Amino acid sequence: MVSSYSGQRKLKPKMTQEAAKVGVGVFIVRDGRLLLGERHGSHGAGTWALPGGHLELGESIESCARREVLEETGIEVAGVTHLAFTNDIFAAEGKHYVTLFVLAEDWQGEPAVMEPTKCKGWEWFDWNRLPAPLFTPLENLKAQGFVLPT
Ligand code: IPR
Ligand code: MG
Repeated sequence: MVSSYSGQRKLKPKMTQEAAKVGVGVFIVRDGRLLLGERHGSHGAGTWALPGGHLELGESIESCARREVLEETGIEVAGVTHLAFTNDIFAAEGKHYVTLFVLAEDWQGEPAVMEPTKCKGWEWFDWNRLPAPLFTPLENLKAQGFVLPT
């Protein structure tokens, strides 16, 4: 306990946030492949990430997931199931997120780049053949031994 506390104190001067934020990452799976986009213009630029984003004040996790997926890809999600979470420290950018991962249920549409300043493009990947580099939350999820439900 003492050692982890002193570790946090060492990190704090480099952080750009007062507190950790909550992110929601959404698995959209088609024919066993998941949708990833190459990030652009913010932390994790050049890495591959699930659609998703910041949980807003007063928002439910499901609403956040549905809103972010629609805003970023144009895909409509009817509901979600909860999968896992990660604790993600972006040391270089001084950011800290807790990311909640959910699986989209009953979604429809074709992915489109709706926010070109944030995403270079969407592609489908097998869980066992993911691109590199991955966005930190997804890399952490993989390192935890997470396996995508079939
Ligand atoms: P926005 O809200 O811009 O989509 O945020 P993001 O894609 O930078 O995601 C931040 C939370 C992550 C860790 C899922
Ligand atoms: Mg996003």
